[in-house]
Amino acid sequence: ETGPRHTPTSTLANGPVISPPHTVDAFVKAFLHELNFGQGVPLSRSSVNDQYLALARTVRSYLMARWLETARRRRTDKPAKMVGYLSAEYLLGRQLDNALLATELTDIATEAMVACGIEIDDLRQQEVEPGLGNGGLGRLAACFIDSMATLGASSIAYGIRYEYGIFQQTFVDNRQVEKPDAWLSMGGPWGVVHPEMEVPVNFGGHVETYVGEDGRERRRWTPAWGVMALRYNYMVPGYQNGVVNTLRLWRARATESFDLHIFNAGDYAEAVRAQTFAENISKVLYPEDSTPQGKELRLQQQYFFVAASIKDFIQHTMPKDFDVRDLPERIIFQLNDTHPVIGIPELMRILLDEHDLEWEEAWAITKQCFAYTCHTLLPEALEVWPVSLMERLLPRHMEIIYRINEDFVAELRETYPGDELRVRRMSIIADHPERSVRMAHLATVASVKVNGVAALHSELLKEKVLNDFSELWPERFTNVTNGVTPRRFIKLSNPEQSKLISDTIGKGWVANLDRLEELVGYADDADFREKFRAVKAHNKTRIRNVLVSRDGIALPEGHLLDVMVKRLHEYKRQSLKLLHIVTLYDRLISGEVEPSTVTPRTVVFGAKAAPGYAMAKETIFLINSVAQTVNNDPRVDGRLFVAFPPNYNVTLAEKLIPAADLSEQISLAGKEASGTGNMKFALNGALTIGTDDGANVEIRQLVGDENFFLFGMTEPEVAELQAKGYRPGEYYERDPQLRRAIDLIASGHFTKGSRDAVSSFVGDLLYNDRFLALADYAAYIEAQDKVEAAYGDQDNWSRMAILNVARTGFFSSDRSIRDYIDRIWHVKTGV
Ligand code: 73E
Repeated sequence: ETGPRHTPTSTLANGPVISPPHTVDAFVKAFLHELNFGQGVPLSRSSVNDQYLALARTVRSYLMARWLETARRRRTDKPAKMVGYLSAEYLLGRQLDNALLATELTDIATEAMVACGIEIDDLRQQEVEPGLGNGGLGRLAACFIDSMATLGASSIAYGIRYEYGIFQQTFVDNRQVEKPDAWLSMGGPWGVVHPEMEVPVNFGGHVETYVGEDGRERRRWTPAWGVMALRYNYMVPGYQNGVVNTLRLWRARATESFDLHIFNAGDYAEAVRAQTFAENISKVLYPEDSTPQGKELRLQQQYFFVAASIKDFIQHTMPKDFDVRDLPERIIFQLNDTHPVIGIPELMRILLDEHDLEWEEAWAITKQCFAYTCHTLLPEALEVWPVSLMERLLPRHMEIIYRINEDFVAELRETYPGDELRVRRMSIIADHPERSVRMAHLATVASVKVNGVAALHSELLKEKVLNDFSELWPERFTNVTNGVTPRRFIKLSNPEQSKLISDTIGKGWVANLDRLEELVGYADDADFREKFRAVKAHNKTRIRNVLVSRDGIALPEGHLLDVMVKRLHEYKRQSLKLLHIVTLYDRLISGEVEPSTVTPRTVVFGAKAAPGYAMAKETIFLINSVAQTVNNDPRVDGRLFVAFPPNYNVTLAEKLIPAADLSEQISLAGKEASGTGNMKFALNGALTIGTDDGANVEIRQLVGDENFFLFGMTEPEVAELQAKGYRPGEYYERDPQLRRAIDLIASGHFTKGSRDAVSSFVGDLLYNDRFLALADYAAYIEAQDKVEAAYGDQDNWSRMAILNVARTGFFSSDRSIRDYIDRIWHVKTGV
């Protein structure tokens, strides 16, 4: 870090940074100081927002002391290799409680607020969560930075400070309507901006050859335009270990020169417009999950944050006399999917054009500095960028990619003489349907390691998506099963269960989740089971209260709580869940079952659809329509209720997941790379109904077959059925129960008599059904019937739920990060 140039002489200025004392008095003082001199209001006239901002800044000052100390230690210690986590998304969730927990200030802050006559819960509610991610991938990045700090791994995370995060979802006439997420509009107290540490990022222009001072020919990029990357630091505290790491998010700002010539030409309005153009780069998070659209602005965002981050690391994080040849000893950049892969040619460009290295040397360095995590199996999710766009936006990078590919293809032809088909399959450049750059191939060629995110996923990655590459470089491929942070998703979100666990096995489990195994024996303890049920009941009351005040939804009491929360996507099969609900409803209204004999069930959905994803939006409309009909039909007799609270986000997840009895993980086998919601539910004492997909496989292995409701085709069975030709209509014809459900939807029963409103949904199921919902329907219904029977024996259900908690400590993101360190990063840990 660059500091002041002069050397302060006072020991006061040079000494260690002292955190305000951990006392209620000191906290009150610091809080009032922030309120009076930060917000400029007296307590008596302060708004809830003033109070929240002052509280956040007070907590931040405690974090800041630890942050400065962590940075100081890392500067003075022997230089150690760092992790540079590169991710376009961080789905952080609210910051206040996590910061209080990490710094052990929860009680002090609560008492301090009481002393000021403030209800701290009101301030908690005031925080707008930073929704800088879409779903699992962004949330994973947030869990990982929490674990890196908790393990004391030397690391820095980089991303984009989107001005608008994931859209706010509302429903109008049962259809999704998106509203902008102006998360910063009430102030962003957690980010610290450093305007003087801006980094320029350039675009466009042309490349030319010139002869350098040494007489050698070189290439020179003359960009056409550029923007400034403004640095915002967010503090990432480890759990009660004194470490605070950095999350550095970049915001785009117009350069002075950007509009100067327009100003000089006298066109003021045009100059201001140009400024808007530059600042658009960090304006909004693209709301596509799994299937990103190939939009130019998205490529601009990717290059913007990656170029700023790499430059920041080399110029500002490394010492001044640093030699770029030592980079591999000092950094490993982890690529969170292909979104930051443009960093590979960017590092090559820096080494070649700015540090005058030869190609071979630059490549040898670059190849050691990156590792790549793939998060998908869907072919349509693999990012490709048209060569024409790359050439226009990043001409020098395109040139470098061509050269990387030339060398790679030459190597392939040597290894596989005559196998041109293979060479074409593996080439970084695709020729059809359009000449484009395959980012996953570029990532694989340039990375030390390539990992999938669950055991099954990593196997399928080797066998399918990147099969040719795993044959060529088998040792490059590895698995790191995802995880979730137990701080946010157990300790904070489920205080009652946490207390029960601590009372039973002691406190250490929060940073050592394997210790949950000590609970196994308690599954047979009737007293413990009763306490465990009381926790669940408490959490159900809590979510009931949350949904009433948040959405005016009144959940019935005493129901099995069945929850499906995740992005809306055909492969995740919310449509299959819907068919199940319609079947339960049909059984009730047709008189096939006597309502009093049915296990009462409430189904809660949470899901955002990408705004341009028509089928996903149709599914949302139909879920809402079914909910409306079912909840208002007296024949249901209180046995079935469907709730779809809008705008599912991290904050709602924290309240909903701990209340769930049943976790829906029903993707078509071979499509969900891992899932992480599945882990959160199991750790919070819900049982899973799920397919043999993603991390479900590992959950089932750990908790045992008898404590998991498995159904559906396996991945090889799916492949076989698809190979022989899948015809969904046959299942409709053969299964009367399924036929009744589909016919009821098609009749317009749920859509005020309108058949048109459901025709595309029904038509797709019957004639396309890309993700084989109808083929798994019968097995799913059968498994759900077993769930109902099992729920009837509450004592045994509790036993199963406790074993789920006790045996899933493996899914702590601390374990994931340890795996990354052991298998990929080889960085040191410890405070
Ligand atoms: O299975 C999840 C996985 O648990 C997977 O779908 C998700 O990543 C999670 C974390 O590993 C994911 N998101 C994306 N690809 N896979 C994605 C792709 C493009 C844009 C945004 C997100």
